[in-house]
Amino acid sequence: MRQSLSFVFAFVLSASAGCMCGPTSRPCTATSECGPGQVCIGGQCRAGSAAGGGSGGGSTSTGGGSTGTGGGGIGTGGGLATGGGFATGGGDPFEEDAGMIDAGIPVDDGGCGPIMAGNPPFPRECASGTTNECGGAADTFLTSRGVAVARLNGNSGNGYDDDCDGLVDEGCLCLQGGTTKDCWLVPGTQIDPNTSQPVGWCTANAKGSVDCAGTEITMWSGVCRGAQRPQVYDSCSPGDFDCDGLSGNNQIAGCNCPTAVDCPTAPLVLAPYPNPGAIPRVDGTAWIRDVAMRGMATDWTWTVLGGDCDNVLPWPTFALYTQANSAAPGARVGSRAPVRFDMAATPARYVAAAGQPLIAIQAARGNAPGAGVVHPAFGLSGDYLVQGEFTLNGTKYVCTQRVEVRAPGVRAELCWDTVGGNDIDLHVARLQGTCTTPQGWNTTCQTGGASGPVQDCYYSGASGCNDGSANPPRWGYADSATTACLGWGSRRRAVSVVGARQPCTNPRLDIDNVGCDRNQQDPTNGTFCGPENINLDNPNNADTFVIGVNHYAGGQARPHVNVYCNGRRVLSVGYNPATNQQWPLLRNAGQDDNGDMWTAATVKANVTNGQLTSCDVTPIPSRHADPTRDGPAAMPGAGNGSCVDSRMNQTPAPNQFSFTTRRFIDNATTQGGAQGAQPTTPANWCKH
Ligand SMILES: [Ca+2]
Ligand SMILES: [Ca+2]
Ligand SMILES: [Ca+2]
Ligand SMILES: [Ca+2]
Repeated sequence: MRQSLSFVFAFVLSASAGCMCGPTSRPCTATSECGPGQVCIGGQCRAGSAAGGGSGGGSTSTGGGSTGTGGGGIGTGGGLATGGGFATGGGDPFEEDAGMIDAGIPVDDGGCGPIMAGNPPFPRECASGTTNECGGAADTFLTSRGVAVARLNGNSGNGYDDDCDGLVDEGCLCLQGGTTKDCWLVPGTQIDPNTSQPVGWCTANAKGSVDCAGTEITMWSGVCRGAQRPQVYDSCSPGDFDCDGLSGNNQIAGCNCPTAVDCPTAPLVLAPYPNPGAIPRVDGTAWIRDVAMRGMATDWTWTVLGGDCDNVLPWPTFALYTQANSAAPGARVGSRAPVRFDMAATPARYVAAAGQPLIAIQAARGNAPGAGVVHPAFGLSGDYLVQGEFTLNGTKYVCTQRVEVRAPGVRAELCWDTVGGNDIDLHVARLQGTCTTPQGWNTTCQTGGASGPVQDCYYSGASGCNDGSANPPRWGYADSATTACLGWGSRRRAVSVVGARQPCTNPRLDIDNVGCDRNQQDPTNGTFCGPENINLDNPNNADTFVIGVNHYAGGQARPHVNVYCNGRRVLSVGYNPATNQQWPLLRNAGQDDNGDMWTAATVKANVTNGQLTSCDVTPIPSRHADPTRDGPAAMPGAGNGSCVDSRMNQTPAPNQFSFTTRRFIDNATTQGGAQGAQPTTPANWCKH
């Protein structure tokens, strides 16, 4: 029986996929359309034989190894060695496969059977399992497979999951805790040397971002957020789902297996805050190729994963609905579920598992009317995965739709573990403009008198960032359209609503979370425990900002801050259950002037032709770590990657982590620079 196929959602076949363009190739959809001794692989007729089929095998080997370098491998592997034509025609990229060993067996089938159907240019080969991809063994393996030095792990990793365990660059060092880099859930053996990226479906779908974790010794956390793994066996539908450079080459079912399901291959790109009456849909029934069969799928289950704060907050910030109108009674379905990716499941997929740090909303819809369609609603930009599983004709299928929620500009996001029991505040201050010394948080720097613009954007009406402020921020940026601020899940209010005075200003705070109901599951409810977000949609080139978190009132908190640049996560710093990062700790509340203050990072906007193209993020280290708030340091008296200044800690040096004012520099002796000036290096932001 044909093995069921698991597809995790997909993207267009990369133009960089292995060259299928031999002089004898021609387009096809089935082998019956090809000539003698040819099979249809990846939409092209190529020399070879059908999986397991002996017929025609020998004939296709004529001329096979005659011109192929490395032809020693040709002819091995028994019947699977047919289709030696791949090694002909000098320069054929597939010839390098000859003699390759997988599990001790030569991998030169040449045709469409196991082990590597179609002799793909980027066969999946994984290093032995390791907890340290920078330990040397992984690179030794990659080198033995011809991976160039430039794509080895070295000490800091290569961005790839070389041992195929679902973690990228685990054990590899990184410089600044909280910074992120691109990552892919594929091994270095499957990387196109020309692009340094994987091919096929994996180019977009296996891509995520991994964060540099830790405050003492910083290492890549391994968690490649937003990325999906390649499919174990390729789909027989268009798209190279196992990312080996060939489309439609399934080593179980061969190159011409029947296809019942076409998983999505392109990300669904959405904007935050959809119309509450028109939530976009994901139609899983459309994945079933035969229209007549679409109503026959059963046992539907939907699982949606989000971002870091969805793991920190009591309930995820997104929701699933059975219909486009999110306000309809009973439309919201699903519940919070810890999940893990189960490689052993058939098909491999995310499954519920108690105690896991990854949090999803899962809705088992079974055979309910419309169970194959779901309307996921997202209020915050970032990367999301919508996994749909179902049974069709006795076979279980899984497809995953990647959803990219994108909004322009810079967004800082704050969440914390004890939300609901305290008031923690997000601050974003600008480091350019008309402000002169003294510079600092809150209203330290306010130009034009007591009602003038403030350097800091935070909850206070004086800063203008709150929608109830009497005045806008007046930082010089134009307002955005109200659609950028209002819709499903938005926390700002329309100007027409009582108490709201400011439209969609830049910058803006969506809401000041001063308390909430930790049992409230509905993100649209006013008591929902959501993050605090500060957006700036239209920065100018080289505009730079500093992000801080203040403990205003209530019990202690472990905060997490993300920064998104055009919707992509470029900073992930602080408490993170998914990476077991426990710091920093905000311990003492003290309202605006005296609360523990975490200075998290600076962000610089790079703008070309009016478009934000990238952001430079720099986390703020401490010079002398407070073991209670910053976490431990490698050496007593040394600093680490986190900086929480506390006025409550007046112990004499070396246990002195105090500040006296909210000026950026108020301890010139320690920080350098002048009192009230703006720090010029990352370390100089920290007051201890
Ligand atoms: Ca790995
Ligand atoms: Ca690696
Ligand atoms: Ca493939
Ligand atoms: Ca707050």
